[in-house]
Amino acid sequence: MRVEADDRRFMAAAIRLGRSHLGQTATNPSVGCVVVKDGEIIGEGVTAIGGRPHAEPQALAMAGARAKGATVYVTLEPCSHYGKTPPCANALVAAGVARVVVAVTDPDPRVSGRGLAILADAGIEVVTGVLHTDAARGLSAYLTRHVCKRAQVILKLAISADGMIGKKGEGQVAITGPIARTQVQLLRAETDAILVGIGTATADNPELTVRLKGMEHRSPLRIVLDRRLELPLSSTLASTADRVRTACACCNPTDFRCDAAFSAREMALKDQAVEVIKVADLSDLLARLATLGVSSVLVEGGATVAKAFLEADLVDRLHLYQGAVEIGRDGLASPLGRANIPSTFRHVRHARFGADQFDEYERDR
Ligand code: AOF
Ligand code: ZN
Repeated sequence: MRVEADDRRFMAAAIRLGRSHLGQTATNPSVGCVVVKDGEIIGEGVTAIGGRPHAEPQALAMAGARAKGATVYVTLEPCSHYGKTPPCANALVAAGVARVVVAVTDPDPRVSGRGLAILADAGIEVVTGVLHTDAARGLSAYLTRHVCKRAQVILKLAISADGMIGKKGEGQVAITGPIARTQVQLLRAETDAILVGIGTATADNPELTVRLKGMEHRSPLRIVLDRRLELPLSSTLASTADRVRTACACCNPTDFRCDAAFSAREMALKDQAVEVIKVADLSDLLARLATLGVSSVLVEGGATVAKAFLEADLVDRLHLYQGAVEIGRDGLASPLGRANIPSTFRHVRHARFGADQFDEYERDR
């Protein structure tokens, strides 16, 4: 019993460490690792910014010679391949650790059980599945990219007390307070891409960047769902594309095969450093993004785009903010509210930020 409780406690520490570099290790997952001896953490590591070195060699380096006979907690199965770094499983064997506790096995075909086998073959006790659900949440974008071969979708909706997400003619209105808005900024920093529809891009002229002090460099790829390539060259998104990576995603481009005006707009956007991604549909877009190394996409608006992702059953995580303001008659109705979440979603978190309520849901797959 004691061992189980300690295993959970130290794995929780490894999960917290792993979360600290979320969004900064692409395309590698952000893995956390702690080395424990006599009930004390003697080494810790998290996948470095940029993806390397991996977590384990850093934790082992911190523990030094004391790693011999220690227990190692790692959120993802230690790697077994010679990629850009040597295998972590071999490093654990060389350090003489006695026991390795893993939360999630690695779906990367180069690893996928081989890391665990290297450890077991060397006589190391291996335990898997400890705090699996919690660890998988932190690794969920990486797991979706490998298992479903597409980028993960997080849909964020901020809904007024009367079920609206904006106002006709005005587009975005302030629905939530400063704490909720800061949390969304953090979420942007942890995600590989932010996506909005052309309607939102033209009505709100958004910046879609991370504006938290010291985290501005973490602005993800900005994507506009723009079937006809109508993003104005003068928009904030297009005119800052040389500084923050920006793309127009065009579903079903064959419709425009012989359209000279379309081709001219495509050239003009590309001239301004806006990338153009031509795909068949949303599912194809997410698969294409995965091949470009994008593991997660935050869908931020508007209602049409949210509805399209929901109807295609492509939403993996749902972040719902419910504010106290009322928008009234000219409101743009939300496609979803706390009262009608599809039964395929599981509620995983609730919080209150002043007058705002926050709920997070996961799609059961
Ligand atoms: C670990 N510890 O901290 C991480 C792992 O391109 P490479 O050589 O860095 O390999 C990338 C793969 O390494 C990635 O797909 C996943 O299988 C694993 N990530 N493994 O042992 C870590 N980040
Ligand atoms: Zn590794």
